[in-house]
Amino acid sequence: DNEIVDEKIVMNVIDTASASIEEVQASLQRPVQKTADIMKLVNPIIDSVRSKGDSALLELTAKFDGAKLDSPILRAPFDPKLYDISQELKDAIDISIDNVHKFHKAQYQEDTLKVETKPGVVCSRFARPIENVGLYVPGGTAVLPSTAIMLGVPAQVAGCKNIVLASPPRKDGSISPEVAYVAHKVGASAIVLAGGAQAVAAMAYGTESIPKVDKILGPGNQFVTAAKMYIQNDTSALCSIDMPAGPSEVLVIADGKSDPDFVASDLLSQAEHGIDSQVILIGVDLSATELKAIEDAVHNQALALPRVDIVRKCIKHSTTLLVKTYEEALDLSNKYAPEHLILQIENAGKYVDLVDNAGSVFVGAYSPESLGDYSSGTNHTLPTYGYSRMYSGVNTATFQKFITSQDVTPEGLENIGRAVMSLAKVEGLDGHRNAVKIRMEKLGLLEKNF
Ligand code: HSO
Ligand code: ZN
Repeated sequence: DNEIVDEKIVMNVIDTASASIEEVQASLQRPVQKTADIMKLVNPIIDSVRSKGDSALLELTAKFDGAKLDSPILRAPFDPKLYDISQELKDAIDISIDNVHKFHKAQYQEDTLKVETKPGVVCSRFARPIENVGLYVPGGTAVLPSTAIMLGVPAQVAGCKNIVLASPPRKDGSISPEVAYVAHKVGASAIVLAGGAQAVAAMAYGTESIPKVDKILGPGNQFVTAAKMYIQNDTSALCSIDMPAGPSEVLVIADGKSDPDFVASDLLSQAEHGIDSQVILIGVDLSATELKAIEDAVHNQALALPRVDIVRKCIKHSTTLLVKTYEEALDLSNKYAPEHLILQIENAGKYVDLVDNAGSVFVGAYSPESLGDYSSGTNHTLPTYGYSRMYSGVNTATFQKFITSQDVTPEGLENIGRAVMSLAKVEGLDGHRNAVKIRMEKLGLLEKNF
């Protein structure tokens, strides 16, 4: 009957064999971000937190989160009453922390790099942690202790001295106990009870009670993103950010052998994040029956989800692209540069080599995105909006900076000094030339009139 057909939760289908290039391109287009409009709303928030500090922050928290607080900060050691959660949940969080710790510890780069570029010229590079970091853990439609894990664990592994975690409080002014438990586990020094642009501003500039940080990381809504972009460009904040962010995305490549239930579940786990989530399915050589099996599974599973209303809106603007070959599928995926790429295809591992752009890849039928979102050990803070072309997801190095050094002997000076003097001369920088000349002359290394 018509009503049920109308209601079917189904993605638009584009067959790349018959569609125009423009049509295919349009289906892979991200929604336009209205940055300028958002900035107009965000600027006064930043200004007021910057100039009025805690009092503005508390006012904004009352306005946006409905929470009346006496203080916007909780300092470590946190009262265990703040994270009074079941043992089962503690165990689950502990497993995730453990795996994320293992994978990020393995990424840790020490002072290992040393190269003698010429005899007597030793260049080295060593890492130091970024001292103060602010981790933004969104509130909104879902509580996200997993995000606290994904940001807090690498910060701890890198050795950051002050880990400040910000998250909007609940209406009663409390912090979600799961987030507080993670804060405790990763050794956070404070929890800022604020969200949105106001939390970003408070951490970037500092307030009477909130310490200023050197880098702000974490996902957030458009206001959070706009505030991060703003403070990153304000030299008076002297604060960097992890990466630009847009709505979360998944691109699933499936073939005739994929289990339609698995494929549907992956599409929906992304769709339930928000109505602006980007969900793309690329079907490789699917028959009409195989496509319908996936569509039916999407519809049926969606109806059983508590967040079906969000899913319905998201799926409405989502697309299935039909292609003939795996190579075509990977080529489209690389053009789109998804945050998450799921390869639910035969011999999935074989195709990883063809992946040029993606935040994180999920290989084979038994690697749903959910595992990476929570517990496998990879990070779930990943580049969206096509930025996986040039950005990496959050990793241990995100919390470090790399300092280089050179240690040169007289022999080394002799080996490169003349080249430096010639280059300094051509640049008209005699002072530079002199710094080498004086030394070489004292060492008796320079022939007259060089
Ligand atoms: N898929 C989200 C992360 C997340 N999923 C948190 C569940 N909780 C963005 O990568
Ligand atoms: Zn997720």
